[in-house]
Amino acid sequence: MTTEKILITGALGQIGTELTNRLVEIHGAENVVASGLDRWQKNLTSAAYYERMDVSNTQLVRQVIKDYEITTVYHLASLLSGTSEKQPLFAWKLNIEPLLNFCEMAREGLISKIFWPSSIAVFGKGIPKENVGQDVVLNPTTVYGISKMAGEKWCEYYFDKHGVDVRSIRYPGLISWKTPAGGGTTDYAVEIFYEAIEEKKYKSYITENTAMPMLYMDDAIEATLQLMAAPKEKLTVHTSYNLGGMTFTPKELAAEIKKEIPEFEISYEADFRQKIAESWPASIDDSIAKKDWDLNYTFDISEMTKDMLKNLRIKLK
Ligand code: AKB
Repeated sequence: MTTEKILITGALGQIGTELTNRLVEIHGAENVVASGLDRWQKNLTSAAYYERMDVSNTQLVRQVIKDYEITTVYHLASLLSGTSEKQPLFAWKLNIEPLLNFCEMAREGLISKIFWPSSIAVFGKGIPKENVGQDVVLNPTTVYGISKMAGEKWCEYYFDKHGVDVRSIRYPGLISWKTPAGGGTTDYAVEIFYEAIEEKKYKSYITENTAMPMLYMDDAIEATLQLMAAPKEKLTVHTSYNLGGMTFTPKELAAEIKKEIPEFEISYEADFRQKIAESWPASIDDSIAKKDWDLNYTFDISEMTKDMLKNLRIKLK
């Protein structure tokens, strides 16, 4: 039997809905508390409990941790790159302060383990584009990237100074069909599938040859669970682990979709997110995660495309 009691923040978001349901499968609904800013949508999460709360309300969050005797927190609530550029100060506050609150609770012994997502947005300008390693100098140029870089350093600080068990992954763009993404730069790779099915065409705000690292949600969830299950002493990275997944451009993705929907057409009109994309790596070296906790992937671009179209066709009927 599990001894873990889990709280998930951002549980109704793109990662949150799928991670919550996997955690319920593993630990049982009674041991999982979902939380978010919105009203509970029971059809989205199978957790037994839901707390409607603002994760920035530190006292309320602390009370929830105590009431449910939470041991492990998956703190997913965050503002993504596109939205963060529009609300920089709010993005900084939301992306950093609740993380510090959880780290403080772990330092005090109220909780024992934290998962916190970082992003490929930490890399930024002047860093080689291909196969970017774990330990390159970080130079983010976006508010989101700056907040993720600072968050990573806080995670490492709490581990070094106080032994806090906080684990993190630098997610690439995440592609999924269950819950739409919102406010990211890599979201074109999700939107394109909806429009391919419904309109047979898509106007991409990222130019045709801009490559970015991407990961199918199934692989992202399994990687997250693998990292959280790994023995603490095997982990050598206490900022955030690189995760590469696959790399493709809008043009390459459109070609994959065309194999399944021959009449599909893509056009391009770059917006402010193009500049963000250009400051990010095209591909990532994740050999340290592979070595430390046996990271592996199931989906490549072609398997992912087939699975997205199959599931979205059913969902959009
Ligand atoms: C975004 O585009 O903002 C996110 C990310 C790469 O962290 N998907």
